[in-house]
Amino acid sequence: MKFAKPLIITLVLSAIAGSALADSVLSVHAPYVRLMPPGIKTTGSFMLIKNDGDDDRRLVRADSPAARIVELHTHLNENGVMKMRAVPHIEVKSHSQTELKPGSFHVMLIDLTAPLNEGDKVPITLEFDDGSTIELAAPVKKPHAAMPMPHR
Ligand SMILES: [Cu+2]
Repeated sequence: MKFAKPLIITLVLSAIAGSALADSVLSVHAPYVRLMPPGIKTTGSFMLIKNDGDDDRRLVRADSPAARIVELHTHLNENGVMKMRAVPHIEVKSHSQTELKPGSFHVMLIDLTAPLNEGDKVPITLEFDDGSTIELAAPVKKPHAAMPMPHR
């Protein structure tokens, strides 16, 4: 058939365009990494993840060259004590958003490879359950003045 080949190319191109669109329904807003006192080699990254797509998505992995170990965490209230726990994924429902914030979900940066300074941009890669990824440069920010500082 004479028209078979162009038709196949068109189908392949629209499939590629379709998958590119599928990736862009996820977006990250206002990411930051919490500045910790000197000598503390662990910190958290926080952000708002939006899902404008029709499918629920899960953040399944985070990675960063700034830390030797990167984990997805949440805070749980266990008998009145707030504890951090690693979680296998963080859900971002269809047409909804999930806020990673202090006291809740966060990306844990464990064993920083170098000290972080205020204003540094920390590269972070987020990977979702559909295989899509988002690259971030999260600025290092001082914790909110209202936030209690850790006791020494
Ligand atoms: Cu944590």
